[in-house]
Amino acid sequence: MHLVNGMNKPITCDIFCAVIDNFGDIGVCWRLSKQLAHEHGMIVRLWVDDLLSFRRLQPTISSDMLIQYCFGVEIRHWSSAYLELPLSNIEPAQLVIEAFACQLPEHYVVRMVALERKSIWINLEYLSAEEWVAGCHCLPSPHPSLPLSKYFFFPGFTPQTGGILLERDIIARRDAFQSELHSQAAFWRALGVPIPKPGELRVSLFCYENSSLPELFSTWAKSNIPMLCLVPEAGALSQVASFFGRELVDAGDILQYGNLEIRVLPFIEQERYDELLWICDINFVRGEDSCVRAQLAGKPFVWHIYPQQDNAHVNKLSAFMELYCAGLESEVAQALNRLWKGWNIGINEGQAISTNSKIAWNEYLVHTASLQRHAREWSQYLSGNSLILNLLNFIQKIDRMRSLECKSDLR
Ligand code: TRH
Repeated sequence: MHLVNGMNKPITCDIFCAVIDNFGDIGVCWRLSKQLAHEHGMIVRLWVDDLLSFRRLQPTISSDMLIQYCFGVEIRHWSSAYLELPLSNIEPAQLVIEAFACQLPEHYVVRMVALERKSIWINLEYLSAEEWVAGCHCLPSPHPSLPLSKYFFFPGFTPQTGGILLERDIIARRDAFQSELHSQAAFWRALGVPIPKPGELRVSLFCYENSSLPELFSTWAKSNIPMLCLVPEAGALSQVASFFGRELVDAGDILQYGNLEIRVLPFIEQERYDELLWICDINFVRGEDSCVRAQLAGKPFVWHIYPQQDNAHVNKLSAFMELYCAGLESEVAQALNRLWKGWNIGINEGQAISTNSKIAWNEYLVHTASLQRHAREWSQYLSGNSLILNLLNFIQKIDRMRSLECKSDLR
């Protein structure tokens, strides 16, 4: 592999992650860190300000250590103590990734400029299918006072964008798991969940509070297909509890209503969450990272997009649906649109939510075979657009550009 420093040494990389809320910020940064370290031999330091959220994804993380190591990645608690320190003994890495515009400490930026060979500074943005993304991907943003630019790197679904985070062997591992009944049985055993009964439909459910949820549960309860809904201990649990007239539900709880059984699972380690998505018939996912993983699972999925105050998420959702549905027969695309819109926006065309949920769900189910086929093809398409490979190509390009500038300065 080409080395940025031109010497026979691995590239160093600092990734900065501020957890705004939920698990997506650290979920993405952790995935990125592991891949850069494992698949590309980089020396990775991950700075994260919320070790408690991190620990949910990766239970071996200690929540009170300033420095620790996990899977070959150095993890630093980006605490207020570090923010206030001049970081005088911290040598910035050659590649610096600021996740989701989290704002690097200014003194760290000053040191990046002071290096003999300036760091390459990337701002990794949120994922979006909107068209404008292609035009902004890789654009530089000069620092207002220092001679250094940061570059916007936009994940996305088309070749004009940065692609998505995917491990080199993800599709092969998924296919092996999906064809190995013993691995699947072991997975269910470890969770204490019985193997599927014939004719049963198994869904995983990870969503935000959702006004359509009670009606969807009622629809499932009255359906003639036995439904098992697996809810990891995160998000929407209070809605699950109140649907069953309870104050709380906990991991291990089994709740039954009509033909619907709900099982509350513990929050699953990130590495194993993929397996849940690979094994269920339909996955309800949310935010960014679980949504991408559901796409890579090659299974039909229903996305609850992260709601934004200015309703920016509505355009984001439409842009993705348009792209995702491009290869689908029109009635299948319509069924997907109706269910996803109802799930994200609630009341649809003035009808009661209940009528919508029921109709939308039943229509969706009719097309499961087409949706399944399409999901598989889509995952194949996505697997050719690796964010890490695109990022490495991009930093090599910047490095070459800088070398040329340097040579012409010397002339
Ligand atoms: O937790 P999220 O709602 O995160 C969101 C989004 O990233 C959103 O874009 C961002 O702006 C906001 O946070 C601040 O959903 P997301 O992105 O799917 O992240 C969840 C992570 O948790 C993902 O890495 C998968 C992981 N996960 C597990 O590891 N085990 C589990 O049991 C579950 C349910 C999730």
